[in-house]
Amino acid sequence: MLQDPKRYTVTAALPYTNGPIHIGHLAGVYVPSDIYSRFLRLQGKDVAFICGSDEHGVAISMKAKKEGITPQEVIDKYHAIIKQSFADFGISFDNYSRTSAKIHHDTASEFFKKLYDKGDFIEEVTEQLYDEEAHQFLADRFVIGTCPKCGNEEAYGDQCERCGSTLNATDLINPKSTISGSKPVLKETKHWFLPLDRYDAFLREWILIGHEKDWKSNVFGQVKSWLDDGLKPRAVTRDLDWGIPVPVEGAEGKVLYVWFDAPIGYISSTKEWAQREGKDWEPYWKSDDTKLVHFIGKDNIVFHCVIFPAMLKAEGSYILPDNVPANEFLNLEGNKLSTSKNWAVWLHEYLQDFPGKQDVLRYALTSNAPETKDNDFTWKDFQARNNNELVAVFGNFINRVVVLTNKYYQGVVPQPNEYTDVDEATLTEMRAYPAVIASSVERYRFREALGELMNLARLGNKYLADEEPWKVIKTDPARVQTQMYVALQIAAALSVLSEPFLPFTAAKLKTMLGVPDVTSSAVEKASATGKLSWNDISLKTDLLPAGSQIGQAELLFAKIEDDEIQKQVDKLEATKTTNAAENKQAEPQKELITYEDFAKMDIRTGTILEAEKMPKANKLLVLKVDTGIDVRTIVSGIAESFTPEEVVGKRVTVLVNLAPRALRGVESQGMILMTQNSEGKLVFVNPDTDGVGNGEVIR
Ligand code: B3M
Ligand code: ZN
Repeated sequence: MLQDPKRYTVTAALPYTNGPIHIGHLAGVYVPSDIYSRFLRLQGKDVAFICGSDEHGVAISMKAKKEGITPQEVIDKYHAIIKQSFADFGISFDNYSRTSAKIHHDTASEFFKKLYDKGDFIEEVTEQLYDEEAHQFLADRFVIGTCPKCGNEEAYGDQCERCGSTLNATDLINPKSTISGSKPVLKETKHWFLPLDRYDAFLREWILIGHEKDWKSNVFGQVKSWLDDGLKPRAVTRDLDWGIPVPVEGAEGKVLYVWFDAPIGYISSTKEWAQREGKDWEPYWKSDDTKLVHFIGKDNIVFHCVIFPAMLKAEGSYILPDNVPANEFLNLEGNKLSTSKNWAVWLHEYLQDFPGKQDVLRYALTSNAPETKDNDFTWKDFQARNNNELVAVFGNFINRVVVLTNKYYQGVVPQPNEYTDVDEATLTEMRAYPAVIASSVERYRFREALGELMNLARLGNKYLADEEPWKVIKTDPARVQTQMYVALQIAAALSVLSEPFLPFTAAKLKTMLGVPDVTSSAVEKASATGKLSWNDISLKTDLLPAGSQIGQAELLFAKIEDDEIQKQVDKLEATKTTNAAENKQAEPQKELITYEDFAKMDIRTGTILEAEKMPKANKLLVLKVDTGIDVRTIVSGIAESFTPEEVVGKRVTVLVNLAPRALRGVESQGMILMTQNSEGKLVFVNPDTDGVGNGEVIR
């Protein structure tokens, strides 16, 4: 781990512009990286907090196809939404760029060309998956199949989101084109491969030996298992029409693989920032006294810990990440968050529904962050965190201090008299918090750090509850001057130490207390001019000097009522039904059959007359069905979806000439045709149109 870095380059994963930002992205990447960057700035560090939109890749092309617009229109739409929502949420990037920008195309092309000219790539013609109906090679999200590592049947051609493995499309079992649904064929095509196997020794030395102690176990473990599986050459180009053209002869129609170009997006975004700020970008990516930290989600670990470092090593002039504190996944109300299934709380919608409550969501997501294991976001927990912690602890303490200071002293900080042991102990404990919180933040334990911040607010509440100035004021006003002075120092400490976590609250509180706002560039000058820096909280004895004027009390947090939460829960449920239908991928068509094949089937209309559960078989119902030909017994696997009572009288569609089968000793003579609705619930194929009786042949 780099000791005492001269500067920090903090990157946050570049979000794909195929949809808006949701709370999973925030909890996994953007809130932790913002806390970390804000904290560093408050230490007076030189920080480049870098991000931007990831605008290439198959995900964009698929979205364009789905919305019937061009990829450029897709990225322009979502880049704007994402960039604005980050700014409105207080994610304090120093630069937010986009990989469609010229500076990135140039940077990524130069990077590729340098490796190409050094002969670092293997140029090879291999067989790749090809969709003969769509006339297109299938890579990445254009193909899904079964992950050879974990059996996930919806693994993509380049990665499995369940186990985090990165794959080659030809690794997939039973691959299927997501364009036409057809089974791909193999077709030859030329690509350039990064021979990852050549970097095995370097990666083992750098990570397995160098970072065993300071990298999170979920990250270290995934990388170790990937290295132990054995590294293979990986294609860094694709046969796609959307992306950065491969900048060498003989590469017409080919682009850089999105995961080759995207991490270079951190570098181009840093360049863009440095140009604008009149700085030199190179130290932030090439000086050994720079600490580089990548904030990502767990599905990006291998790209950031193996592939990108191998690229940087090959290029030769770059530093490597000092840490990659990847978070696990956040689920929503017990289900996996999903852009494509629209099962999400979208940031831009949250900002509309809860104006001024950015910090409530920052607080809920941080105090519940999936730092070591997947975690679940529920609206009930969101409400509880706000009402029971932010309102009842933090807000309540501040409100009492400010109201009483205005009531007793017209808002002027009183002169303290002699301290009691309790006063001394309370102030000593307060002065320990900058180091306590810093220690957690420096180890990327943001949940823990936030918990410590709340303990400082609890210290203030306890002090007031124990000291009861509102009672003592009647008998010993001199004592109350000291009590309120101590409480005001704790409030001032909270206004500074809360800034990384709750920036909007910190700003409001500083204004209310008259504590001047401290930003990174001003932090040295701040100490000199009486402003408050992070370390002042431990060092200064008068954070809020006696005689200072504070403002009027205003509520930092308001209670969130049940009806506001119910509205969100209902909105999600509605999303579940309507959008599931919209997003449902139709089962791909089966192999062609002849008319003769079809004509062999005898499909009739019918009605269920009787129904009963099959003893000791919780999936089966035994039905008596009037087929119009006869009344016959049919055993049907619908008991988990329907009770016997529900199905009696149902009009049904029956395959009557299916060979009889004995099921649990009951002979079943035919099959009831079923399908499923958008929620995946079984439903009958119902021929219930006017005048259609039983026994009618369905052709
Ligand atoms: N666009 C995020 C994802 O996999 C991906 C990150 C790139 S960071 C260089 O959803
Ligand atoms: Zn897998």
